[in-house]
Amino acid sequence: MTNNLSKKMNGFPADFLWGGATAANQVEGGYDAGGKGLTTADMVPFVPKAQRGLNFAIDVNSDYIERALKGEVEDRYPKRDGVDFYNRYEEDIELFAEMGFKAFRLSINWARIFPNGDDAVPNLEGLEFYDRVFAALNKHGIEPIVTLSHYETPLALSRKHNGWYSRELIPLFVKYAETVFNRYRHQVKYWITFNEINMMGHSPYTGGGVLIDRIPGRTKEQIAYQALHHQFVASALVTKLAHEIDPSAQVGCMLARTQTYPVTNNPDDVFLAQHYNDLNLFHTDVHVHGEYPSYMNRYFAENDIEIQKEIGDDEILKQYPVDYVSLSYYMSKSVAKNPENYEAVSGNLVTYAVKNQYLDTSDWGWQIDPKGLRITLRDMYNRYRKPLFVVENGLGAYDKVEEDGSIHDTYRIDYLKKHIEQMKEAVLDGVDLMGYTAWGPIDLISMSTSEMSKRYGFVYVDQDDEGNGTLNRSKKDSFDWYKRVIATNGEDL
Ligand code: BGP
Repeated sequence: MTNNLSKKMNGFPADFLWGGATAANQVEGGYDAGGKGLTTADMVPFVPKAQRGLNFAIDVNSDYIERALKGEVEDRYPKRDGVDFYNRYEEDIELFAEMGFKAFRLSINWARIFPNGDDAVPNLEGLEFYDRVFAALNKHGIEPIVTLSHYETPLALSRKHNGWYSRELIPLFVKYAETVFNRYRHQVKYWITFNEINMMGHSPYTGGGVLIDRIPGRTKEQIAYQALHHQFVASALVTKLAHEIDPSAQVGCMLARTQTYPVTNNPDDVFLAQHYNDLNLFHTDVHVHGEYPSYMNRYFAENDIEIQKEIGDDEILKQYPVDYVSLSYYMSKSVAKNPENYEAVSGNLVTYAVKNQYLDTSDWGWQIDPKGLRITLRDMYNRYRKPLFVVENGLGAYDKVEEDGSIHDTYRIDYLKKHIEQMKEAVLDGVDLMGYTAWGPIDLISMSTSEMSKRYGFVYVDQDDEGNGTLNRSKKDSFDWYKRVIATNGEDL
């Protein structure tokens, strides 16, 4: 009988799910094709870099939406066209298969299935599009990892109910989930309910189609925690449903994990870092432990946050926790009791942070911290004792196309190599890690800035920030590198 402790793991498990991750609103395009309705993402205009502040959050307001719908604004909406995955999915999936993907994370666009969010019957053309995508993945033996909501709230639900601020969205979301669970139960085993559910606190419009200008007298935070509660209940209800429809289904939650450090060992800074880590991990605490953690009671009281719950909500949260915990990890952040003494930085969902003198930054100022990934995986695994899944990690960067068409993205290989090394260390530290789907395996539209020039892909797409280009795909140096990583199960980095 082998002693498990002595069974030396040389790295990733044999069934590790290597792949890439996308979001419908950032790759598909076809914003009005096949009967699809508008989503909140379709109303986010391109904002030139010079006009963005340090803590840029794409928040349109209700007045802008109504004017835009009347054609009274002259903006461009890059997410409406994406990179035309809607028509080119077969070619793209073949490229993913060529890299040896075991898994591919995508989101189903809710408004393809229910164009108005509350349609009596689902839109067959929308369902048939994902039939074709799943068939293409299946042909290549690639496991779909499907996000139900990745910043794609049907615009009609935002205009009618003010998005997830209304409890009305819970039954509508359950009906949408039931429709896709039933249709794709034989194609999809891994589901994720809400992408980066903590986006709600950063941008209620992006996270849940909530327009805070329609709720005078309440702070963004008060509004966000109420809308979040509705998403927590909806997530638990669809977890229950998934297990009823397919007992082998695995349902995960998803957090934009921002590992937070104190800028010094001054206990004031250390305490502040603990506070920010709690505010971030609060979301996965609710999804996994099925209850609001006690440390939030004081925070809610001190910030005048009162969440309206209904009878039965607490029981639903408790009874239907997630099966696994997925996360995005791009960077870490540092906080200081006296931030005025330090240089301010920003990043993915980071609106308040100070520079970490030990870390390099990306072209967009995100603090690159591979060791932070090992730290956070150990921390989260010990906190939850559930399998973890890194479903987003990657480097947004400017890429240069050489005369001969080659793209030497050594900086991207370096970033990914270092993060994969740290993931392997975490696995050797005992973390149960299901897989790794690098963000943006193909260049796509940036979530936060709607830029095309912020490239993440192993596959280059010929399109610029203004939407000009042939949309032709080509391989960067990182394409063959990642192919080797997967072929050697993370050994040849
Ligand atoms: C996360 C989103 C992804 C992706 C990523 C990179 O917040 O889940 O949709 O976009 O961030 O961010 P960006 O595209 O702004 O560089």
